[in-house]
This record gives sequence, C-alpha cells and structure tokens, in this order.
Amino acid sequence: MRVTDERLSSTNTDNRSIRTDGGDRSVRTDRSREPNCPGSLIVVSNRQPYRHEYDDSDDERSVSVDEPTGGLTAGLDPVCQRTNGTWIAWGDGDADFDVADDRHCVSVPPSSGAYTLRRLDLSEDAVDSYYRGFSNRVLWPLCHGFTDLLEERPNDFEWYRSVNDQFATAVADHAHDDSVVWIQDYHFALAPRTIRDSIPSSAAVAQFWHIPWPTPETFRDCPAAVGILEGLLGNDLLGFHVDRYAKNFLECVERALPSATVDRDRHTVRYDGEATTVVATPMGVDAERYDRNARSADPSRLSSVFSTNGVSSETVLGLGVDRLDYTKGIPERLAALERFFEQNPRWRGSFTFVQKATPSRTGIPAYQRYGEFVRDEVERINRRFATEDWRPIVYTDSYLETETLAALYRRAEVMIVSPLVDGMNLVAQEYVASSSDADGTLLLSDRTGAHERLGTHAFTIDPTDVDGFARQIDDALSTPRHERRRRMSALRNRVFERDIDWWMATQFDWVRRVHDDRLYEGHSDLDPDSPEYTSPI
Ligand code: ADQ
Repeated sequence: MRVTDERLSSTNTDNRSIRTDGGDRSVRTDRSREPNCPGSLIVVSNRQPYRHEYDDSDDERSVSVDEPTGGLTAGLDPVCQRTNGTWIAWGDGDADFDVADDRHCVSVPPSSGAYTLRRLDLSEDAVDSYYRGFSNRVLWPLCHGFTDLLEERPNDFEWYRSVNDQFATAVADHAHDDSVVWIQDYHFALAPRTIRDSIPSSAAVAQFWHIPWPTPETFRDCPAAVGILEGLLGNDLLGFHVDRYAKNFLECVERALPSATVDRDRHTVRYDGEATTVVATPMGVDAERYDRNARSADPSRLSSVFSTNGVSSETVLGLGVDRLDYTKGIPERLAALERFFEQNPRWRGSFTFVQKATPSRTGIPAYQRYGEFVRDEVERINRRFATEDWRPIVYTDSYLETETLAALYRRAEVMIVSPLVDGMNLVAQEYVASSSDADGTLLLSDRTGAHERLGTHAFTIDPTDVDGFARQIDDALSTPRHERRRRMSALRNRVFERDIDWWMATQFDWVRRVHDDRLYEGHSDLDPDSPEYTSPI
C-alpha cells in the first residue's frame, strides 16, 4: 500500500486501512438517526473514498482496494451508498484508471457497487501546483493566520483554477434536476461558481470549509481574494465549523465586494443574482464507533505499542495525536512538558508523554523544517531528563489502526490538544468518545473550534503560555477521580449529542431549506421564521 504524506488529515480522510467491502461503514445501531440527503448526492473532495493499488508483493500482479477510515469519508460513504450517489475525486492510486471505465468511473464499494466514483486524472504538475501549491502554500497558511508562510509560486493559481474547472466539468456530467452537490474544503474555492452556472438551476450547490476563515485584515493578503470570494458565492450554502469563521467570511465579503448585499441577521449574501446562506455547523466524530473500538480493543494491541516504544505498562500516560503541521502547537506542548518536568520532579519516571505525530505535506519546506524541529526538541528534552529505563517523551510517527488509536485514547490519563489555531479538531472529540471509563482528562487549546463546545469541561490552555500550560498538566494529573469523571461525563454527553450523523443531518437540513427556496420561491430571502442560522454550540 502506498503511503502518502497526507494520509491522516481528516479533511483528506486518507487514514487508510485495506478493506475491500466497505462493510464496516454501514453498521449502525440506530437507523432512525441516519442523515438523509434531500436529493441525489454528488460529493466533491480532493481525496477519494476508495483507491485501487497494484499489489507488488505478490508474484502475480493483483489489485487491492484500500479505503480511508477517517470521519468524513466514513460518514459520507454510507449516505452515497443509500442514495446511489456519485463521488468525484482525484484518482491517486496506481491502478485507479486501469480498473475504471472510459469516463474514469468505477462502482464502489467493490462488494456492492452501490454508487459511482468518478476519478480525475491529474498530472504531476497539476497536483504540485493546485495541491502542494495554492491550496497548501497559500490558502492553508492564510486561513490559519500564518501569513509569513505564504508562498506564491508562478502558475500555482492558474493550476488551481484549471483543476477547479476540471472538477466542475465532471460535476456537470453527472448533475440532474434534483442533485445536491456537496463540495468539501479549501481545495475548491473557485469550482462552486462554475458548477452553479453549468448545472440545472433546481440542483443545489453546497460546500463545507473545514478550516478557519480569517479576519478581513488577514484575508487582505490573499493573492486572489476577489476571485476566491466570487467562487465561494456560487454556493447556495456555505458551511463553517463555528460562528466566528462565518462572521469573518461575511465581513470579508462586505469589504472586498461592494456590490454584494450582506444580511448579517439572516447570514445571507446576494451577489451577481445568486443568494448564498452561510451557516456554522460544528463537525462531530463517529462517537459510537470510537467508544465501541475502545471497549473491545484487544489488549495485545496496546501492549505491542508500549513494548515497541519502550513504554512501561505501569506508566501514567499523556498523549498527543497530530499531523506534523505548524498549526498544531507541538513545540509549544513540548516546551510546557519540559517546564512541567522541571517543576515537578516527582513525576519523572512515572509519567510518560507519547506523541503520535504523522508526517504531512513533506514536499513543502515549511513542513520539513517543522518536523525536524519537533524531533530535535524531543531528543533534547529526553537528553535532559531521561533515566536508564524511562524517557519523558516518546515520539513515534508510525501509522495506527483506528482500533489501536481508540485503545490508546482510552488508556491515556491526559490528552493534550494544543493547536495555535485549528478549524475544529477531531482528535479532542475522538479522545472523549474513546474514554469509556470516563476518567481521562482533556487539555484543550482555546484556539480550536472544538473549544467552543468542550471548553467548559476541559482543562483550557493557552498554548503560548508555557507556565500556565505546565500548571494545567499538573492540575490535570492531580485532579481527584470523582472530579475527572464529572468533567468527562459532561464532555461525553456533548460529543455523543453532536456526532458525525448530527453534523451531516444538520447540513442536509440546511441544503433542503436552500433547495426548497430555489425551487419554490425563485431565490427569495429565506423565511425569517426559519430556525437559527448558526447551530447552538
Ligand atoms: P486535520 O487538520 O487533519 O483536519 P483533525 O481534525 O485533528 O485535524 O483530524 C485529524 C485526523 O487524523 C483524526 O481523525 C485523527 O484520528 C487522525 N490521526 C492523526 N494522527 C494519527 C495517527 N498517528 N494515527 C492514526 N490516526 C491519526 C482538518 C482541520 C480540522 C478539522 C478537520 C475536520 O484542520 O480543524 O477538525 O479537518 O473538519
């Protein structure tokens, strides 16, 4: 199986294990909660839900199918299966086009062929410029406020436009009167307008933007600001995780597009004859699945992770799980751990922090430098405190099966989630869902979308305040069991209430409203009595 550097991003949902049946995804305990799409669903995402690969390990060349286990794909795949939908994505597997038909379509899952996966054959130049270029050297740093890391390379934007056009053309091939096109993320800021103009007016176009939206002051640095906004206003519905990002977006539109009419109360924008509704619906995780996996995990999975990494089975365990991304605040976390061990010698030898950090976007120099810095810092801190049979920080970048990850989450007494900025953060929610003994503690950065819902019962941290952060680690470790259970039970209620199904159902409710509006009211304003425009967080 080929390993890509982006395998663990949940928006890219490339956290793959080899399966060939898509079976696990349809298992549900309560079918009444299944999210229902109001029309026939067309999903557009950068990464695909199934990838075909040549298996060179065999003497005879065979093809295997691997599939991501990440939250978004795991949630959307069953909906596509139920609605006989279409999924359009970049075909990045080496056997992808050999198993597809002339239109680059293949039926998936392999066992049932319930829906169509349409693959786009992108050249290496296209991927380098659209994906590693404009998406990840411009939009990603910009939206996270790292404007010093913006890198404008010649041709990146043109390729971004060209790839967006290719996706839009593919959507037009599959769209019908009742289609609901649901676009995922920042790789497709330009496509919505082209799609809107090329599919039946009764079809709906929606997009979910998984990362933050910056303030107008930051957005000013966007090289193609007006084009990006105009593209996004081709959507009938545009979703963000939290209200703050939706408000930032409306403010950017107001400042950059004087001819747009922004109604802040109704969260709508009218521009160029189209209306876009902008909503905040925080994404959740498949909480039941994490809980189930954590409860049923074979103990040998955990002991093998511990023994491979030289961790004592007796240790009090701290855990961090992140892509190696400069937004995730890993150096700040290490600095706080160093301060903690400095000030609390009693914990040396009995508390171990395991950092699962997965290399990501390694073709981009800023990511290479970040990865090296993190690894150097771990070594330095270990040199400072390690004893013969104990290391304060265990760093590993090997891939973990979802079941093993859930078991590790359940075992960890302290989970540290310390991004400098993060659209939502699913790891924090996965930890809570997996804490089936309800006695773990979550340290959560106040700069994550997840903090808006979990902040009241987590141990809040400011990732840049080293002393305060170190104190919170000590507090979390010293909190009595009954208090830990009280906090974790409240967190679990929140995570289970607003899980991935809730998120999708809410998105589809909005699509339904916007869709009905297109069909029956000729794009008139939404009913002022309709439910709130932002979801209570
Ligand atoms: P990401 O920035 O990738 O997602 P996050 O939300 O934390 O961040 O999701 C990461 C996913 O990768 C989690 O599902 C996690 O379990 C998995 N993962 C990470 N390291 C792993 C490892 N070593 N082994 C196995 N699995 C691992 C983007 C945005 C976020 C937003 C999501 C969803 O940046 O803000 O929450 O999309 O919208």
